[in-house]
Amino acid sequence: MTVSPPTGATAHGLLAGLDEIRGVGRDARRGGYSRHAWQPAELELRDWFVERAVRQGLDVDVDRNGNIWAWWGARGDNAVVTGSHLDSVPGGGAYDGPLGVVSALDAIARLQATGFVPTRPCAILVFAEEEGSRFGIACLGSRLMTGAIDPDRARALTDSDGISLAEAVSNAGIDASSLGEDAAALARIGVFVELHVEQGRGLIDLASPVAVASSILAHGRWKLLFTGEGNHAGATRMQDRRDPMVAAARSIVEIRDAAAASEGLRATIGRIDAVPGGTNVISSTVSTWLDARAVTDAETSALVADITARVTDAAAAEGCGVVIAQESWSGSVSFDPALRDRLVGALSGTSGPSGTGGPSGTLPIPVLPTGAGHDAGVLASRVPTAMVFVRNPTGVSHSPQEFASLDDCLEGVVALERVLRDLL
Ligand code: HGY
Ligand code: MN
Ligand code: MN
Repeated sequence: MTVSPPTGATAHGLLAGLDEIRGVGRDARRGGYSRHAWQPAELELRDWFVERAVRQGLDVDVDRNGNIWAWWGARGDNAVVTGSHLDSVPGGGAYDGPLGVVSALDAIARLQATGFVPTRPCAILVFAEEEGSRFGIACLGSRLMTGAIDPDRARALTDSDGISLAEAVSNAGIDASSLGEDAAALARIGVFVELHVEQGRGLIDLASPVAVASSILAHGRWKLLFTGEGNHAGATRMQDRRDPMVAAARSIVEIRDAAAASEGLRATIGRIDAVPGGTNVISSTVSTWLDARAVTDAETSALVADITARVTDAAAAEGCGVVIAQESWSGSVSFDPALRDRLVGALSGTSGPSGTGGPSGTLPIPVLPTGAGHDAGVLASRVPTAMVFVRNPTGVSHSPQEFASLDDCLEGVVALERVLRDLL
């Protein structure tokens, strides 16, 4: 089944935006893309988005937290807002974030091209530092907007070079003293709908290229600092060592075992930093960062408690210590049921995007949970939000292998267009 052909302004090539940015922020060492908040590649994408939006007749401004707004028509409260983010994880894929931003531009372009006249304000919103790859806290732009993080704490966050968020945003022309809860911006958002590439296997086995989100796992980040005794790799007998690297290694396996113990738990150590980091040196400290997730807040807390006990024992067995500090927390999210069902209605039946569920779109649109956090999840505590997922046939994300076919991406744009048409 093919998507209804692009009309009007987008006839030049729907999703051309993905091609326009394909070369920005490529990571030769890791593969994929490294586009981190307020650094050259992401700044280049921000400039690209502003230029693209202005070219499309949208009116752009940047809010106090560095999130970019592109208005279709007059600004106003209770707007229908769509968008996503442009930053990436280290070595990330091409679709996580940008697909939602490009699809928002194209869905609005298709509405513009048909002469559709919205009955309420409409904007695209591009959030800052969604991945937390530079300053360690995910969804920083939406957390600041909703007051979910203390602005002084946020300003003091530093990257691996010791540059603070305050310095980074100041260098980008944003007044760091203004970072913080933004009631005016929240009042602008009547509903927020984020289109995003599906980041697991949820849509691979289903007959639909798109789905609507139901919920997001609870998740958080913890820093584990293992302490031991730095020493000489050659002059120190094995029985005389207190090696935090070994304590960390034993702990990493314990963390995997804790999460593997029951269905639905997730725990990952994806980052490690040994000090001093010499080949012929026994480390004095080793820092690792835990990403733990589960369906409910309570299950996530119980998982972290189990992990805490296990790693404390593992460290002690090596004569080492471990300090565990929580760095961020996102409670589980159930998206607004009325908005979720409204999206399903707009996308199901004969009005559904062509190519989904048979000749007349008769199969129901899947409603899927996700294990990935999103700005739509952070905003959900303050305004009705929803998500549209686009099938990722690899089931892989946060990796150069992340993929979505052009046909499925086009279905996503048509789906988002239908959702916006229904809401506007
Ligand atoms: O970590 C997440 O789940 C999201 O990609 N920031
Ligand atoms: Mn991501
Ligand atoms: Mn994302």
